[in-house]
Amino acid sequence: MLSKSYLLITAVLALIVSDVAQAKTIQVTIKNRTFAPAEIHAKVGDTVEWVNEDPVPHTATTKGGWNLNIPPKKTASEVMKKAGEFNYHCSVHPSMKGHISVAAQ
Ligand SMILES: [Cu+2]
Repeated sequence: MLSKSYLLITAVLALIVSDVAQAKTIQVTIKNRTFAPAEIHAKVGDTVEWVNEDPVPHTATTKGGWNLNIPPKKTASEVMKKAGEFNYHCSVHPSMKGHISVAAQ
């Protein structure tokens, strides 16, 4: 009896832990001065990682939010802490635009 409820508790805890551990890393590739995909969906706690494949530096910049420098052939990442709709752009090339839709957990 004791071992049965112990197993149940262990199973429930494992489910909870695996749910929390589901925070993902979502990659956005920068190539030819374009964010790809330009539109992504994330959840609070997920990490967005930008991979700059261009030979020139870019940024991922939001108004009043994060401002990441992404050197040539490097990556930069940011954990999504707030739910909402976030437009971002590259401050070096203002025509480069992306959007992240962040859902609450
Ligand atoms: Cu740029």
